[in-house]
Amino acid sequence: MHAWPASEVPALPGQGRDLRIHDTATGGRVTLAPGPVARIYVCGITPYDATHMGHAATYNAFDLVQRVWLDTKRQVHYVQNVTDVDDPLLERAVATGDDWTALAERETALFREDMTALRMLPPQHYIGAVEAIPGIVPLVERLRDSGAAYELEGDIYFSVESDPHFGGVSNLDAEAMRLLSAERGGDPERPGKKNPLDPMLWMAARDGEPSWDGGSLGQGRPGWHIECVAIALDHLGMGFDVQGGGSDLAFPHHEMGASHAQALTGEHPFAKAYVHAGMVALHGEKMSKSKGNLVFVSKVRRDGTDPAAIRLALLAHHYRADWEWTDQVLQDAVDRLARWRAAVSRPDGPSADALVEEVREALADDLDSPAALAAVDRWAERQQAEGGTDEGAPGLVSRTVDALLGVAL
Ligand code: 5CA
Ligand code: ZN
Repeated sequence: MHAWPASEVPALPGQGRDLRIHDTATGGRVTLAPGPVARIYVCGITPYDATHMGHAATYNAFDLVQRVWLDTKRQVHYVQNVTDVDDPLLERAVATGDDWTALAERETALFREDMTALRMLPPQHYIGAVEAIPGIVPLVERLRDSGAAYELEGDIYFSVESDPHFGGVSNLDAEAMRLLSAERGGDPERPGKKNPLDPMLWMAARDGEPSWDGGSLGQGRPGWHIECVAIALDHLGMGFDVQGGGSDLAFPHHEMGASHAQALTGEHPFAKAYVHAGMVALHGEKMSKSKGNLVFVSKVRRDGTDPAAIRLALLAHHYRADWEWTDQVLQDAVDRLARWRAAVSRPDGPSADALVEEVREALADDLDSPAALAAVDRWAERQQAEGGTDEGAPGLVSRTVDALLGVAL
């Protein structure tokens, strides 16, 4: 699949900083010091509805990770998937009478437009589940042949007991895992499984549903977790730097994915850090396609809001916080954008050398974007109150905000 166009990232003077970030697996901060090419996998959308502010907030967090790395003069190898075949997509297509492929294509196209408008850096590899199937089948065969997977009435399940590190990503107790498994696409109640938590790797063809030739697995379609594993191993390999997504992916998705990969390769870990963004809510409940309490990026853009203001609204919250989208959040961002634009439109101003370092330090400190915004606010206030004589300052502020925060002033 093609991704979307990249916006340019200006180079900044001085030295970028290594990212210290919260890792779900260890429950603490890790300092990431990737090689010259940093490797990141971020779980993509299931394209059955438009991009909402929750999605945008999560992709914003991982866009910041890349901007911090780029500032250290590293290259970034970024991979993202599109879950373009899965139960919720097929169910929505049945409910609306849409062709499921047309629905997926339409919503993926809209996602690309939203990501472009928000200046999110594109992945180098943007891979759909359907196009990954030829790579998924041999992995499932290998897991089955090595005893890490088993058949149940034609479906193939992964045995969580085959990975000694199982549980090490989310660190949840058995009861919590069981509840979340039932809630998030698993089937802990299905009789005949070795462990109720075992997730499906390959689902035998069901009547009225699309299916593909799975070689010795028979006709069917892939499970959810193995999709991301196949794509990540193919394009990044084991031990990549960051596996990213919203906090609702820590279990089961990232837990199971890590175990699939570890059982396949005998190596550990799948990713060096598992990074999870908080959940954005609307009217007190997590924004979710299944509940329908959504604010769409495309709708807010159509209503005439500058995408840079949407981006500032996301950046005003720490990525790990759960927060609520409100009209006020957006209005505050619109106001801030206007203040910043007025401040950088003057021919000179107070020196911005310290500001570059403050924004760098804020982001390197577990992506503290609210602190980064506060630093820019302080410069804009000084500009407003006293002005200054540094002719390079407004340009440097614009480039800093563009390079590190993805906001075009
Ligand atoms: N296709 C899978 C991942 S392989 C999936 O979870 N798709 S999704 O469309 O449901 O979500 C895409 C990303 O947005 C995920 O990282 C998910 O954790 C995140 N996300 C979904 N809802 C919210 C929300 N309300 N707030 C923050 N992030 C969210
Ligand atoms: Zn995923």
